[in-house]
Amino acid sequence: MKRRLGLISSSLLFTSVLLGAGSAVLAQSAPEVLKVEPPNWWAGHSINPVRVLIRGRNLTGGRLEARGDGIKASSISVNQAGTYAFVDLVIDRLAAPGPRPLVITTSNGNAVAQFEISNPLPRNGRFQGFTPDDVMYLIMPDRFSNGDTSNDDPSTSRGLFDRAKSRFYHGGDLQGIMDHLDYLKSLGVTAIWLTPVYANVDHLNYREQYGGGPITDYHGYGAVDFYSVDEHLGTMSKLRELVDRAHQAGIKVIQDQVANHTGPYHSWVTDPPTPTWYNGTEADHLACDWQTWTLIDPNASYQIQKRVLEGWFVNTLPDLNQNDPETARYLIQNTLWWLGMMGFDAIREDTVPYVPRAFWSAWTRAIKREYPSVNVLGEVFDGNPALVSFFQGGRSGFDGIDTGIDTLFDYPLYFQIRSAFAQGRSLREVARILASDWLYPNPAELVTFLGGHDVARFMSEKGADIAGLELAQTLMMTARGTPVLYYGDEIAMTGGGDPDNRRDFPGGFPGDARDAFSRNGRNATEEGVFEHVQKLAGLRAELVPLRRGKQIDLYVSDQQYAYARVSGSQSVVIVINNDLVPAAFEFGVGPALIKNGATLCDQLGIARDVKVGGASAHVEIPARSAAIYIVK
Ligand SMILES: [Ca+2]
Ligand SMILES: [Ca+2]
Ligand SMILES: [Ca+2]
Repeated sequence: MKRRLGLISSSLLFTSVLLGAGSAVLAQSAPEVLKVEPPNWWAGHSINPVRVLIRGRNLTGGRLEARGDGIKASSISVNQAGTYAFVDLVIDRLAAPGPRPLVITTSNGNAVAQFEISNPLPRNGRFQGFTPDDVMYLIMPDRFSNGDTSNDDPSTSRGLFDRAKSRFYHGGDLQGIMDHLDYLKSLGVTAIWLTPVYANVDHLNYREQYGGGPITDYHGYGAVDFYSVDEHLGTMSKLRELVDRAHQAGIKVIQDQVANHTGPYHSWVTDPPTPTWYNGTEADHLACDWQTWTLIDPNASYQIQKRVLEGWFVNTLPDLNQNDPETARYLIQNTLWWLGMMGFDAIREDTVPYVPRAFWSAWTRAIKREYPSVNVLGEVFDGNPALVSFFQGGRSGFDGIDTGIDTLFDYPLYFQIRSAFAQGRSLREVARILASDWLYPNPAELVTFLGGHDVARFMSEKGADIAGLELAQTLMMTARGTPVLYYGDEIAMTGGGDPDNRRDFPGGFPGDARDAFSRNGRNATEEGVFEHVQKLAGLRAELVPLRRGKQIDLYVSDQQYAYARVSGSQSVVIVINNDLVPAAFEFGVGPALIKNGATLCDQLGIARDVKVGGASAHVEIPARSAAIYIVK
């Protein structure tokens, strides 16, 4: 602590010396504007004034005037280096859309920052939020489909494209996703989540090296510009087109956002807008120690938690300091800007535990104030329901904070799905993890999954086979929550840990030997899995209880699990046999409100009809199979 304070004061000294030396030079130099963030805003917005960050040169002593009707600038503050100006713009409710140049004047001249009042997007059919009625699908745009080869190796960022290298750009883009909305629709997908589309660095990333070589930030999680789309993926207008086309097709779009860190090459790293914009500096920062459990420890002091909250991810990703009010405000406005520009329906938020909970609370309140239906899906990558549930909104934690985060990925269930259906371990553990549902303010809205871009593919798990994959999919699509499918799992794609789990979708790229987006391009195994997922999505759409029903456990043993989903007077009974041999067993169906004499009919066509007698169902399920019964 002492050492750190010493370093801070010496760096301040260094800054003021520099300023002193620089001011003689600056005295002759006119101001310059390099970037305006946000570059536009809306009249009648819940955030008013909007705080604009202008990056430039020679801004010291600058005054600012906003030109045009219905806008007024106030509270300008310039950093010591004269490289950033913060200014509040008050926008009149009735201000007409159009340009509003911001003129910065110093004793050496003036410069114009382009700013605009924009027309808001019509709300109908946008900003919808997702619910358990949806089936989500995760796409890593670079790896799904290349719909525009002209952006494969863009002139501004040459040399990052190489399909033979697993950590280079492969050419997939927004156009490629647009070209396959029909495919997604035919599978039964109603919402897509894209990994981040922010501009990432235009050269090789030497800060992260694997096998002795630099990589690229094709994955999108290393933003160097929070106000633009990476040129490999497309443009702002292409993204708008994709969102609009998806909406027309009845598919919602969920944006992946990152508020914890920037990429290592963000210009802020060498020239931060405020001295406390980041937690520490490139030369002097803490490394994240991943001890997220300390966050739910009521006995922990801040010094125990500090490395989690302030440490730099993998020691290379500059950690944004949300306790700096300017940083917090920048991030909140950026979120609202993307929503307003694109009409996204929801946000998937990265690395939730590593950011102070008080920030999430303010951030979610700002989102809901403007877009009440937009919801937030948080990533808390942990198998412990006590930790994950601590971050779900709807109640205050022991720290007095309600994060307001609507839903979280059900990582605890994910680990047990893998354990039971890939590794063949006890299915009882799946039921046991669902027994922790009481910890969540709203377990019915958790997001369930069996794979994603941060873990090895299901099919590459030791012991995995197609039967296990299909059982996992059956559970995910019939148990409580909103399911998210990982691209390619519907055709049983394989792949080990990152980046092998992000292989190109076959048929998405020029010269591919086959096109697995079409039936003719899928082999029999792939087609079988595809049809299974399609069938499950269809049943989910058709049967309200599978989406909205209360989850009621009916039978749990080592390798068998039966549960009902009950909604009003409608019941669906799901019976899973994870064993290598057929199973015959009996359980009461009274808790599922099913009466004597009823006939249960399996919608997957695996098991025979069951006549309910003595308030019980006697079921016979083949080895490694499942049945989804409805009352005939
Ligand atoms: Ca491309
Ligand atoms: Ca780039
Ligand atoms: Ca952090």
